[in-house]
Amino acid sequence: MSSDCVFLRTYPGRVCLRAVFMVAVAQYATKFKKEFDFHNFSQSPDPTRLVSRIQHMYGGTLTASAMLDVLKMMFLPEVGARKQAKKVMLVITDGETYDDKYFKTVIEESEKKDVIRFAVGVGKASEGAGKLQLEIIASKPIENHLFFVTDYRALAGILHKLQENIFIIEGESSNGTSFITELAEPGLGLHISKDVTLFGAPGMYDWTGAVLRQANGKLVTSIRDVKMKNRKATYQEASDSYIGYALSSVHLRSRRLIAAGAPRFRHTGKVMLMSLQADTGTMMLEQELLGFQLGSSFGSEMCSLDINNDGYTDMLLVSAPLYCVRGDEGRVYIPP
Ligand SMILES: [Ca+2]
Repeated sequence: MSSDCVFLRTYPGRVCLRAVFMVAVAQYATKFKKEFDFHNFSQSPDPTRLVSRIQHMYGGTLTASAMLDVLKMMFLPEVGARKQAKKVMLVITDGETYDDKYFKTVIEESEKKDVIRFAVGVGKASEGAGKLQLEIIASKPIENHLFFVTDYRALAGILHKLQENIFIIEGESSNGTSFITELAEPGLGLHISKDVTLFGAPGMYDWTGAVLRQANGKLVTSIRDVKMKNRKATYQEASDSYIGYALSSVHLRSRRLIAAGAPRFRHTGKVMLMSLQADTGTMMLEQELLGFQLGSSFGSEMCSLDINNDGYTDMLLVSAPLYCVRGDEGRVYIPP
């Protein structure tokens, strides 16, 4: 909620972050006005367009009443709210409210509905009674949920921190600071053959990445469980590798290997070659092909070639699209 339309017209799309988020906006002064709800947003997920029609509302400040109205009217399935979604209320105000007697009810109601409250005080709301009121509004710990700015233009300065603090709420880990599957992007890498379908999920485990196997309609195996025979790098060293950004396979006479590109491994990239036990789904790391140049993104794409058409792979091409000597020429490797 905000009484300043410039902010609304400029930033909801950035606060929104990704399509998995849904946004609704209400404005208030002494009166409350729903500008658009989650249903409107899902029909037209463009916050910039949705807020373009909002007219600045003038008058007094009744923050607690407006928050109650939001809880009663906007976090409802009837207006598009999803039952299982994390709920966040962002209160932006530039004044001291006159209905602080309702704060106790507001806090109780929002706790009951599991609504996490962020508060932003603008200008004089950062001082005196206004500041104390915002400390009541913000969820605990307030240092993560309360912000102050000198004027509406300064809101841009806190946007990144606000975005970050809202975003980590979605983290599956207990401390809310890391991501497991939320940003996995499964399917960015994809390998389909007669007997197995593999999904590369480079965003899993805080962008370490993973390879997922589909079996009986379920995703059952990830790279985190891979058996590391001849292991060259620990799992921790694979942090931010983007494993699964690309997938391919190598058919040898004795067996088949899965090739998983990890283009950000140690900032140079690598390809992991893994055997796959069909019965258990276990992957065994057999070999790694390492990139050479920093930032070259070795492993961004691969192509398995059967030149003489005998059904067995003769060479695996590995791309390093950002490899450069003089410019941005890129390079394709043919590993031995
Ligand atoms: Ca061949």
